[in-house]
Amino acid sequence: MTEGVQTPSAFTPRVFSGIQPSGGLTLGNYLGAIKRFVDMQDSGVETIYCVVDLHAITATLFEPETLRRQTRELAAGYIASGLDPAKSILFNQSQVSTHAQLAWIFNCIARMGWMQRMTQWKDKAGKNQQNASLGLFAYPALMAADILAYHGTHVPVGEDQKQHLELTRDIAIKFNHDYGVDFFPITEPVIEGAATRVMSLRDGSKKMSKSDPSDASRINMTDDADTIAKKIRKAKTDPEGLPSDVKGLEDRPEARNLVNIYAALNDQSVEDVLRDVGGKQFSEFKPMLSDLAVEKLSPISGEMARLMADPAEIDRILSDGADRARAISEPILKRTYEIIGMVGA
Ligand code: AQP
Repeated sequence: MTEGVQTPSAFTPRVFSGIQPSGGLTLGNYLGAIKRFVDMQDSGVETIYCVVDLHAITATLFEPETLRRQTRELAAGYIASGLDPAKSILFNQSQVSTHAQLAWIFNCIARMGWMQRMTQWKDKAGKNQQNASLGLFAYPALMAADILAYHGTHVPVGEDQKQHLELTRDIAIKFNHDYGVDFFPITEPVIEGAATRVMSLRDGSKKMSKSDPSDASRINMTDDADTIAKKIRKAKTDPEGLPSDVKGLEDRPEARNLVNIYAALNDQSVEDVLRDVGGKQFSEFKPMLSDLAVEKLSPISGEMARLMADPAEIDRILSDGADRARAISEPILKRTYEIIGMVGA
């Protein structure tokens, strides 16, 4: 077992996580989520990874063909990064109706006030909340259903999802309390490593995000070597050189971001990286970072392109994963219906 899944629990440990096919994958998704999903699949614990296509339509309605392509591309990104569909269950959310069914129950458990406090809701709805979709508001209840439909006990995510996981815990606690059961586990977020919050290359105070209007703000998993090098060369930095210890990165968000990215890509601690590069100027460090990023990402983007040439094979993998996902989540939904008193459950 990895460190992240050692918390004692009455429930059998099971890892669940997902990513929205709301655009191309970024380096943030890779380092904050996918790379860690892959690490956890050899932890001896069942791992379930989802392409959360129902979530993807909460903020934007895509052209149907675009959503289909993004869904397959994300599945290809998972596999190309090392996720093995024989070891992990890999599927897209909309094929398994238990997610939406359990989300409805959780819409009735969660309180409006809880949802209104979600920073992602406030950020994504912006000033015009009246015009945001009801789905965007209810997003965290669907996310809770994604996890709890499998009695997921551990959820590897980036820092930005911490609040949603606290809400998942609140929903489980309230359900268990209201019905006097110990049915849903109290999920543990697993937020570990040097890159739990990869920041924009243009603004060290903003998260790197697939939906940022500026392409220069992020490294896409499909960027070629020249594009990666150009984006890193242009990444915002400060005039100082690199420090030799972590304390020297305080109040230097852009410098810290580039060092964190280097550490995560190279499976090193930030301390070790600074021991090697402390004293260097960015003009020297940036080419080192570009070379490392290209070395690590090029094989993944090449493999993604190869997989995308055979969409039928991706669909077959997702369909097989959906069958396995249903086999776990349908009995949990049935029992949920029984607990709340639905006739015929
Ligand atoms: N910048 C990031 N650093 C570390 N982890 C990140 N994640 C996303 N961005 C970063 C992690 O990736 C997983 C999937 O995220 P998601 O696609 O479901 O939604 P998101 O967090 O809203 O990601 P994006 O890229 O910002 O998408 P859009 O632009 O559509 O909102 C999560 O584990 C997340 O923590």
